[in-house]
Amino acid sequence: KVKPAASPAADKPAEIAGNISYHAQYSPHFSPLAFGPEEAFYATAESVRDHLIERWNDTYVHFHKTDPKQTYYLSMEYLQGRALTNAVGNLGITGAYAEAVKKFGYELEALVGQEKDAALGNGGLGRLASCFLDSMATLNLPAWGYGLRYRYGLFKQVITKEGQEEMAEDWLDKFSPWEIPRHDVVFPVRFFGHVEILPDGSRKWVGGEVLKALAYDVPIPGYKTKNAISLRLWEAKATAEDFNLFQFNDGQYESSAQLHARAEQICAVLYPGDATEEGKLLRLKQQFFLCSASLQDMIARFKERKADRVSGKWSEFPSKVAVQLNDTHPTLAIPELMRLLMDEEGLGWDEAWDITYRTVSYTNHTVLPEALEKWSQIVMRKLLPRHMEIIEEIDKRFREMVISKHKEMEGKIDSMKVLDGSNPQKPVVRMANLCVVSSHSVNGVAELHSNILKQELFADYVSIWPNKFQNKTNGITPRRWLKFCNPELSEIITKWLKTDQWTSDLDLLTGLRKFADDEKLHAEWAAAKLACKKRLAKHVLDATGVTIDPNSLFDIQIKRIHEYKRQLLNILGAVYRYKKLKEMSAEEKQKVTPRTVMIGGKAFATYTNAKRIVKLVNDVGAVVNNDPEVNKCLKVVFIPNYNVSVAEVLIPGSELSQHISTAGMEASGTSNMKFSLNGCVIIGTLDGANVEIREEVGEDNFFLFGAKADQVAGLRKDRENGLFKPDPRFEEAKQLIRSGAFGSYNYEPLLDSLEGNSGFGRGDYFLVGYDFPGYIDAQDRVDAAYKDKKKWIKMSILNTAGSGKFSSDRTIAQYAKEIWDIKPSPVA
Ligand code: DL6
Repeated sequence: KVKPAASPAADKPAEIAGNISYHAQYSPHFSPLAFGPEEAFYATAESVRDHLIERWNDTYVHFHKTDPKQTYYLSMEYLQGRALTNAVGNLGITGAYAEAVKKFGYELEALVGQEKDAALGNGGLGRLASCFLDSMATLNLPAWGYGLRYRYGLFKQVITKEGQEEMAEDWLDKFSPWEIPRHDVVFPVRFFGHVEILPDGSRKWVGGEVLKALAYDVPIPGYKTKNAISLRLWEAKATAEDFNLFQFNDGQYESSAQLHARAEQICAVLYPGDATEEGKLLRLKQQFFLCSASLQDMIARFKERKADRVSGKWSEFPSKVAVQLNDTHPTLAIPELMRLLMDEEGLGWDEAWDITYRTVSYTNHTVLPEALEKWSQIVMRKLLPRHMEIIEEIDKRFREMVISKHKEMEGKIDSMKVLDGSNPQKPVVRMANLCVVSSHSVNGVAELHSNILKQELFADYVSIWPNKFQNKTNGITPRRWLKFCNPELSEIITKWLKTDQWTSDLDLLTGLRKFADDEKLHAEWAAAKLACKKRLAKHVLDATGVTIDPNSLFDIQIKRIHEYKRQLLNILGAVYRYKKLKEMSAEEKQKVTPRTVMIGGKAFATYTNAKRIVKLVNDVGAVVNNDPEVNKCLKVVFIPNYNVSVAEVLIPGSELSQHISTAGMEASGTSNMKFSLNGCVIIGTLDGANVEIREEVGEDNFFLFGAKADQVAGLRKDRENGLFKPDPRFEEAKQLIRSGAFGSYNYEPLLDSLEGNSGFGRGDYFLVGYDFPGYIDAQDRVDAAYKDKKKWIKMSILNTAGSGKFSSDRTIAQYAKEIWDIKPSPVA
């Protein structure tokens, strides 16, 4: 009803500068006397937000009027990183804002650095969700993200003499200029309580404690479109009624606000430690909180969009709503949707089940047994008694269906059923099984991974539902991961392709192939890489104090630290290289390809071996980098506090990147795609999306080594039977660490995990020893190839040229067509 004021004209820097001044003055968060870089960043961000809000409002109204089918992406994690560069870039107003802030004496890039990363995720899974949002908006899809507004995101990693230490990451220390608190969007979420049977036989969940979910919306702008969608993050709140004024006035401060304290715990941190029962309960509460608030919101919107839906029309629900579960973390959406439809809306089981099944689809992101969620039935029954009843009924009906319709599968029921009571002391709900049984679509995230799901993890279900299983190879947004983070290379690509359309049609990059031998392009390409390497060298110096040589080969491995990702293989390789250098004469060293090995990543706080790996990398670096005999030929740097904005500096400057997981264990990987897109050559195993990257860029442009996925089980057996003979080079590297060459820390438990014959974590479960010789040989091939500059640059160009498939626009278009059945709906 209120005529909206217009945001500043996007092409008039003077008007924009006026709007920034306006925000500095009238959206006050700071003293009016100060306008330093921080104040300037917030005022600029608020000004950009005006543009976002305009589009975001228009998009909401447009979807409301046109009532298309809409996808809701449910994810416990989003790794958004910084937003300013992306927002002005997607809105096409970078130049105007750069000019406007100059009027205050600032460079836009300097202000960008003031922003804190929104790190509401751990790694690949969360960053994938953020890339997906960018593509959904860009493709004009009616789609939204739902998540939690964690007070503290992924911890800040500090490296001390002891190794990694974790500190709370205070991304909301001041405030986030990108979020809009929605005091009009609030839903009740219940925990505990009991189930009552009403006179008509229906069931109702009552009692317990009820918190409020308050929405915060983060507008997500599409690239070159008027559409801006929403990432809705929920925060838990208690109300004034839950505050006991009498107790407070009586001095009982803690007990007067108990529910407020419990509400705060829900969104306090991403991934609370779950070693204790309290930790497990809190994590389950988080998951349910996300699911319940989001589903209530979807149902409210479904009703709001057409007046006659208030009283039903439930059969229309799956043709208006698609819910995508990002891994098993939001599985409780299944029993919660069933409960809402049956207990709140009065539907019968069959109708509610049909709607739920047609609405929900599930993406699996891991085959690691320890990462497949299982929740205690005892905890679930206590926290969510009605949901436990519903899960029991789903399980019972599934078993009955198998017996009546798939008799041949009866012998497999024990591993397929949802409830596992094989340990009567600890009966569990298997969340992945619940997802498979209750979703109309299940997908893996790379060809190899999806095949493993079909042939191994979910093989038994395939004979029941042959068409349920799909592949959707992951992707990354080319805007953040090339156009904005690597302007040098982007300009060259646009110049040679004579169009910048590749930013939204990444397959156009194949057009670079015909210039792969062009010397002019080579010169420009090499200059762009060198500029990025210099920027990266500055970051390393600032973050670690170590000087690295931009003329050395920049070799990078950045990802969460995990034994299956095998940072240990990398550092053992570096130790071996160091040993060989120490044995070389000065003349021999002249011929060596100088190399800077960079490793970055966070280890989960309670994952001891991962933390030992971080310590080892730092200890090796301290010795190698200070050894004048070798440090012209080799440096080893641990990059502290790896996050999205650090990746944006590292990836453009990379020349070789390591994706060296034990085959079959990395579902996809997505940093491999970012590196390759930025003209970096991969050394890697045939694992996850590496397989497809190698196909696309050509096998000559990928350094392959290692066991294949279908050999891994046999190789583990061989070890158990004492048939594995370690390569002497592997023994030499371990021996050098044992000798104390890198300090007196006790690395015995870490090295032990590479030895012996059996057991998880012992007996070299991840086959580091088996793959070590192949890895060293592949590294020798890298050294030789790097010496031939022409050959290397050609490989680099062909990596970029072959990256078109890995755009998240392609991935999301496939989800939209093949799973969600939603169509683009652009704002006019
Ligand atoms: O699909 C996104 C991302 C994949 O690229 C990684 O390969 C995979 O490890 C990750 N999965 C998870 C789930 N939990 N675990 N482990 O983070 O998903």
